Amino acid sequence: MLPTGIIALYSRLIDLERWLKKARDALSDLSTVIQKKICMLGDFAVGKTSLTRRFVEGQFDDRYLSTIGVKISRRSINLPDLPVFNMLLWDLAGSEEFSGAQASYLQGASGALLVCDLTRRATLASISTYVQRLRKVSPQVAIVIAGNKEDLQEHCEISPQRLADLAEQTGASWFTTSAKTGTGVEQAFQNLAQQIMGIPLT
Ligand code: G3D
Ligand code: MG
Repeated sequence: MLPTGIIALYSRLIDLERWLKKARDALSDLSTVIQKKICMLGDFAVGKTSLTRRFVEGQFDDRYLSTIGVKISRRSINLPDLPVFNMLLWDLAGSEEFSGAQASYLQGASGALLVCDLTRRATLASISTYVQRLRKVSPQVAIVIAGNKEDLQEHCEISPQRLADLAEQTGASWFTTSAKTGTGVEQAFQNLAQQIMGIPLT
């Protein structure tokens, strides 16, 4: 028969070992998952929600109706030599959309996808306003400009040169995208992730 003192000590040691295992697991989760907030910004109907859906679900739904409020969608991507990278995409909709550049929406963003509609010239002009508000709240935020609806070539009102000029002034990358066909969508978000993590762009 072991003395009760030793049995009690032994059971305390087992508890301690369990607690240490939990702490180790929690720490390893922290070191293997990185989560970053990304804001979708741009005028009404440029395709923010469609791009988010395309990237998160890999599909485009012509029947999709605008959501109300903020929707946060998550997509994990692989980056070279890095743990799991989760992009949390914040997408505003409906009447809220017009106040989308408010500080509370932009707060804590590591990156932003600024979307214009290639078939509507005015949507490019708005991007500069979004950039200013964004940089005021998060000066170091990574930015990608997406000229969306590139599948509607025949109605295009914005040249690639104009996108390139704006991107250069802004210190951003730019892509032409189509939420409908998927063109450029992975590349645009991948570039944003790389900028956020300071991985050289190829
Ligand atoms: P928003 O979230 O910026 O307001 P949505 O924009 O994603 O709701 O898209 C607005 C409209 O543009 C939708 O059409 C959507 O189907 C369409 N759209 C979005 N991206 C593309 C694209 O790349 N190509 C084409 N051809 N259309 C696109 P509806 O008719 O549902 O309003
Ligand atoms: Mg929307």
